[in-house]
Amino acid sequence: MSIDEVATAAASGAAATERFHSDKSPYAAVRDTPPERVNLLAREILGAVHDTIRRHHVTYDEYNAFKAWMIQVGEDGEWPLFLDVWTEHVVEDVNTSHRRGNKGTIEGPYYVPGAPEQGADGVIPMRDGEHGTPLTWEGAITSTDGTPLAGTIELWHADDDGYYSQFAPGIPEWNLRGTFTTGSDGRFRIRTIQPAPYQIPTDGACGALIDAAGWHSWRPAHLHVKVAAEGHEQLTAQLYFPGDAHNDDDIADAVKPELILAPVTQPDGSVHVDYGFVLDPA
Ligand code: MBD
Ligand code: FE
Repeated sequence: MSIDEVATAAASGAAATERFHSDKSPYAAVRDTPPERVNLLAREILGAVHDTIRRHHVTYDEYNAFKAWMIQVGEDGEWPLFLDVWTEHVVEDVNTSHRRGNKGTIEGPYYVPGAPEQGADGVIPMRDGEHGTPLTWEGAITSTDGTPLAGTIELWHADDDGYYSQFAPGIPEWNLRGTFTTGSDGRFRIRTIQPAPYQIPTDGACGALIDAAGWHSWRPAHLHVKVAAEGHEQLTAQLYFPGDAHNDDDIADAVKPELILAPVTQPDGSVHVDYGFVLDPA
């Protein structure tokens, strides 16, 4: 393996930062935010920082270490990782609590739009001999009143080593990323492999925080989805596997009981899951 084929925090962080910049125009959606709102949020966030400093008598050495660490998060491109791991779950919670349909969870830093179309019954793009337990997943997209919906499921997940295509070197561009489009019966059947648990890069600024605080760096194995259908709220979710050691202590706090699959192992060793999506009318 040459040096540029090694997965590093800085390389995956740079890719995630670049992806975020290229797909979203984060400021556009809030361009008309009144100063009162910005003032309120900025003052409260800074106030929480000030309170912590006073309550725990933060020293100048600690302040300077914090400053150096913040600079390092940026240099490693790890702001998307940092924010999605330690903040996004609360944003997701307050913005989806009205839903009567499927529970969702955070998007995370590794979504890429435009994954290849595989139809309603298809195999996700994968390498010849892709490692991992084969997984067949069947279900349907429906509305909260039970009506089947023609829609799309974008699915992306890590491979059997815990790496995502486009964020780790040496993996084909769209590996384990696919778009599945259902007909008017809403039904889909997807074939893929079971992903491995995911470890936050340990060699970057986020890894340094985890290390210094005595935390662990793991997320349970998960499948990411975005589910969309005309006239309905888009659902962003992740599905998990029962018995994973980190379902109860996900570093990103993104596991919900409704998102844990009930896989059934088949005689040939492959795994079958039934799981459908109920979307809220927009
Ligand atoms: C992931 O794969 C992920 O899903 C999240 C939320 C954060 C880091 C890596
Ligand atoms: Fe993930």
